[in-house]
Amino acid sequence: MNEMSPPMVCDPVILGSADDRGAQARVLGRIAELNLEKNAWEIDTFGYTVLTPQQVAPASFCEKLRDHILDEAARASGTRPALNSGTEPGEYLTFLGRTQFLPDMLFADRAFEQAVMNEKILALVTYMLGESCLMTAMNGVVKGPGPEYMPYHVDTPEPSPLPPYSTVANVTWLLSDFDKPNGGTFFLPGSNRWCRAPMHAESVDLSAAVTPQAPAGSVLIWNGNVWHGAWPRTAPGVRVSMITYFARYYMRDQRDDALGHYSERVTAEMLARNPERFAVLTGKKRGDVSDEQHRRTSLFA
Ligand SMILES: O=C(O)CCC(=O)C(=O)O
Repeated sequence: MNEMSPPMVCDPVILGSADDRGAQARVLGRIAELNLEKNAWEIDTFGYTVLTPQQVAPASFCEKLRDHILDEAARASGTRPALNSGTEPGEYLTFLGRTQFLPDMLFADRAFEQAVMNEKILALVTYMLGESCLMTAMNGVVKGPGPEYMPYHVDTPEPSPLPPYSTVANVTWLLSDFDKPNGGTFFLPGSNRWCRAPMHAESVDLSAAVTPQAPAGSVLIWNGNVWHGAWPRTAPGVRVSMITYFARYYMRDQRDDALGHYSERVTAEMLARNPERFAVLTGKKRGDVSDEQHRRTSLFA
């Protein structure tokens, strides 16, 4: 850059250091306090990271989430999918393979509110999307055996070129073991820096795909710009996960209008039993107008 030229407006360093009423210091301080520097570095470098079960929650908490998701699956289809045997949910063919999606998990049990408020996950999501970000979807996912796979795609819902910083993040709770035979998620490490979605031929070339091998209870977190997809499940039984999406404050939640958006459905009891941040995440509490400029110009506000 020559001395006279102004800095690039989209340079994250410039944006990150905008006047943000202390947001950057709070967000980075929280990452350090919770020993998440390596995870934040992996998100920046590879586009994704895996939190270990020990970092996230006791095994009993994840079993509770999983059981509620299987209960919802049974309610929706009439059959409770068996974890390690059987071929359910065969008739549900979606973009993710033989998969049942359960979109209303936030309202199924208080444990799902606690999952949203998990301190380590929230610290990393805030690092990517700022303190004003929203939770835009929470889907239970039950994936059975079948030949279908999910090609590479990005989650950022914008045309390319994508912004060089995250505008959406995916937090997937692995409620059964994830690996290739189990139909796990794969990534193209570093593709988050390309700021574009794959072209069709690129989306089906899986030769460089990396598949995290992660036990139940882990949480996969990725930046919406990273290229990723999912293997077909070849093992019997089902893969159970919970996908939560988060987005910058100016985006809307992904739920079907017919189901109603979180801000309309979150109850007074849910708000009363959670920290104030829960109201911000569910779109119930909007920031002050006087903070608008700070939110607009800082990566972390
Ligand atoms: O569940 C998976 O393995 C992948 C999900 C995915 O690609 C997505 O939510 O965008």
